[in-house]
Amino acid sequence: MFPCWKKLSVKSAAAANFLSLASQRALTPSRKSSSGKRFNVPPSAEFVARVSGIPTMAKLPYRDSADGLDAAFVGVPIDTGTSNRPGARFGPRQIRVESALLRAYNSGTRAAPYESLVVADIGDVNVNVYDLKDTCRRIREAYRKILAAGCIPLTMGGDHTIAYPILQAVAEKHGPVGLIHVDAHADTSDVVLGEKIGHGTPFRRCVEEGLLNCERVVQIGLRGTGYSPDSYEWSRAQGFRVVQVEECWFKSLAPLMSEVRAQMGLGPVYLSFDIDALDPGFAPGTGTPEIAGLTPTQGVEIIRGCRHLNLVGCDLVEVSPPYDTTGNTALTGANLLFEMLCVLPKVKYY
Ligand SMILES: [Mn+2]
Repeated sequence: MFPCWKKLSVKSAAAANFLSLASQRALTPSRKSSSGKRFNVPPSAEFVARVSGIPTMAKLPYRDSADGLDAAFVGVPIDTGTSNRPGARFGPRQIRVESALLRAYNSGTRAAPYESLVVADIGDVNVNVYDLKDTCRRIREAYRKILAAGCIPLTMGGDHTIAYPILQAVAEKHGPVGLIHVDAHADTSDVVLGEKIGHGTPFRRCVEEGLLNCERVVQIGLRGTGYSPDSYEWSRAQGFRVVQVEECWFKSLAPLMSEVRAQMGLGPVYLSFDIDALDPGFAPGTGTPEIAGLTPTQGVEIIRGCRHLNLVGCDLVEVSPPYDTTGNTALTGANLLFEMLCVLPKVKYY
């Protein structure tokens, strides 16, 4: 019941007055379950100062591979696919910094992810910032390895291009998946400035390659000006459910999510959350903001509504730190990623 960090005590933490990597590792507690499995537990700020240490997601230990992990936070630091404001390449780094505020339990839902899953931060995909197509190849290969280890990736973007190679790897393992896509934009353009690969095209490519089970796709929060009167015609023609933001205004999204759970059924589901789904008043640090978006509460309702689904991967993309120097967009992203961790299969709830 009591995690090891309780036993570490203030005294032993204070004794480590210089947090070298080794001592930081020593202060990153683990908990042994009755089955003998060792869980990683973020150090409590009651004993280890939040501002100390080398930033990893939620102050979890860093591992250099997904072997032995049930879930892993992984960064994909690119913005080469961005059409407007750049900066998302710095997203993973700032999400990690702001995530120092995250604690181990979900007070709202009583989820205890670190008592259920072995979780770590496995660093970033080694992207090629000069070549987006080569970056896609690198992402696909990295995710093949993560998935082959039986680990569920929780991705920190990076611009939305990354969903395409990630879903290539996911579908290779699981077959065509259901998709819960939360975004201001459909990201289903065909060609932009002559290019097939970019952050406006990933889900068109996914459909073309048969990576999605189109009757089990929902897009939530879509809005903004379009190139034609019906910007979402193509999505609907594929069989996607499109929930424009107007259907979300002024209400709880819990009823919607109960319909989404019925739509998704028991099959594998991928959750892709573009931070620009939220209103730019709450999340200004992003590349293509659109007014009148979702509230953070609605974002949390969507993610909590994914509990009991067979989630095989999640991402939180498009955090662009240069456009929000307060860090609050990244902090919001970090919290949404924690909420995603809490709804993965097999997470224990008190
Ligand atoms: Mn997007």
